[in-house]
Amino acid sequence: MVMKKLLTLVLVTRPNQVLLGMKKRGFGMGRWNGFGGKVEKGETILEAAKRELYEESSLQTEKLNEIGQIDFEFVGDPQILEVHIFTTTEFDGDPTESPEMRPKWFNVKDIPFDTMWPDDHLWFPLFLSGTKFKGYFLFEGHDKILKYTLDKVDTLSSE
Ligand code: 6OG
Repeated sequence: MVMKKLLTLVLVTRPNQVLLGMKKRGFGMGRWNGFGGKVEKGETILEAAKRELYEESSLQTEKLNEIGQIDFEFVGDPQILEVHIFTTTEFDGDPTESPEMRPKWFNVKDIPFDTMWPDDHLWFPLFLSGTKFKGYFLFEGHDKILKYTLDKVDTLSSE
């Protein structure tokens, strides 16, 4: 039986820059990523995305746009991670380090793909050009992609 776990990922941008956080603990530790985490019981995916962004970066937003949806499967793990990816350019507050994340602005030309999840360099160009997408990645361990699909879409299911 396939079990799905819902997760969020928020990418905050300002002109020519994107805010990433260095994950200090847990899943994806040592990698730069957007801000996000698990959707909890009783909250919507959108509510979870805002909450996780605030908890991990101190930024608040009322305006998230869903840009992508990716299913991640790991060999030997029956649980599929269904990650909902959002962007925003409108936020309040200053990025502040949390126990989970150390935030930093990167120029879009200097995104540190070598210290990010290996799928990111494949879909970041779509996100950066404002193109909605859906994907599926099969990982062996945390470093190797065995196969993947990535498609542009007009709308995402939760819109
Ligand atoms: P916590 O378990 O810390 O949330 N995430 C991924 N992000 C990228 N870019 N690539 C992946 O490839 C990912 N797998 C999970 C979703 C984990 C956070 O990491 C994201 C969440 O924002 C496998 O609560």
